[in-house]
Amino acid sequence: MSLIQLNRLLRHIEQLGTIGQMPDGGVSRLSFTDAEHEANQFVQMLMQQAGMETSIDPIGNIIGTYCKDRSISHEAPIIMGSHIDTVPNGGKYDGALGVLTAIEVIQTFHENDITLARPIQVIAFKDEEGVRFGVGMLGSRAVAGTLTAPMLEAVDAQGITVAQAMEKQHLQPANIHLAKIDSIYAYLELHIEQGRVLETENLPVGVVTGIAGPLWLEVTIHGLAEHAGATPMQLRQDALAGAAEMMVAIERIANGIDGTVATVGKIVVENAGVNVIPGQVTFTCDLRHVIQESRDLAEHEIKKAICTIATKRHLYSCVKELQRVKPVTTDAAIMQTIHQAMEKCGYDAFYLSSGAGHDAMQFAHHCPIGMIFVRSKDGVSHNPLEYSSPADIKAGAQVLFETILAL
Ligand code: HGY
Ligand code: MN
Ligand code: MN
Repeated sequence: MSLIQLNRLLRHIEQLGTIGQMPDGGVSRLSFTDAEHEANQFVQMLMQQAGMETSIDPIGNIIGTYCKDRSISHEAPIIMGSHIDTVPNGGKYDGALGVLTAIEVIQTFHENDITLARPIQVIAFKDEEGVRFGVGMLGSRAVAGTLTAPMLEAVDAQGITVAQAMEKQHLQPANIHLAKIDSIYAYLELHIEQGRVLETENLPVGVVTGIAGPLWLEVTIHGLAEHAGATPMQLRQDALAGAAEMMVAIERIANGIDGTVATVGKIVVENAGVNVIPGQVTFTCDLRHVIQESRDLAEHEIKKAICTIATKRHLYSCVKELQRVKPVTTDAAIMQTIHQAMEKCGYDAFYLSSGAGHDAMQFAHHCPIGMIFVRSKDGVSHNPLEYSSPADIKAGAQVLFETILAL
């Protein structure tokens, strides 16, 4: 019999999902916005109801600490984390499920007077998605100590820097270094799979073996804006036609290196006009692989293709790195603990890697990390149709509960 209050957890998911809700049911809670601030306040209240002391660190992470027995308060904590910021018009489970399930697990400890051998912290990390400023996992980087000063100077589409967005929310960029937690016993994250593997295997939960590393590039192509009617085809320096050829090359290269994924998710045409040959185009490229060498090969081929196409078309190309995160593997002992927790709860332990990036990556070189995946219906995510069933959510919560107890 599980002590987890599933209905309470489902209610919290629905409530959080209404903050930043869009007309078609999607959720938009970009970092350092009012919607995200409202979500932070809601989550902080839930942490307090669950018996945790809460704090907000210099970058704005919401931290709940559960430590009933003060005599162990000096022990290195176990951290359960994830994020509550979203992509534009995303789903209500990405990140949120991990934070809310972790709070439910603590509330279950609290209500059943279960004392633990060490403090447990639940952290809702700031800006995991990175869609606003082009660099993600800002909150987990600050706690893991991997945040660098240039990242605070990253700008959004309006030219606002991370530091300025922080100050607007009365946070302190100058004190970022104080957010680091030096000794962490283990880091655990429950997250939706966002892919189709568990659905294909018809399993509710999975043990994550490793996480693909995202490399984000921003490619700017300079051509020459000219009259669409008066300029012969062979005399054009069309930045958008060049970018289009590059995008097809990126897709071909990714298809040619097994296990590689590459995505052009954003494109901007400067001074666009129906009768103007595009003079300047900027597009992004999200390149991932679980193996560093394979991603390096794909990166090399993509940069070579961009250069070749630009030269052929008398264009000038500039490739800027937005973020580079190494692929990571999870801790073998924690995987084993999750495996045993799954079997104790009556679920098959299935192992799979993560194509999506997660806050857990920032802790991989700082402490042992583990991740539990919950099935995504049809593998859909970053989409209002994102969904995990109550039965699968219950499975994830039970496994997280048992894993923490075992750790
Ligand atoms: O991009 C990712 O993998 C994650 O959704 N931030
Ligand atoms: Mn996520
Ligand atoms: Mn996401």
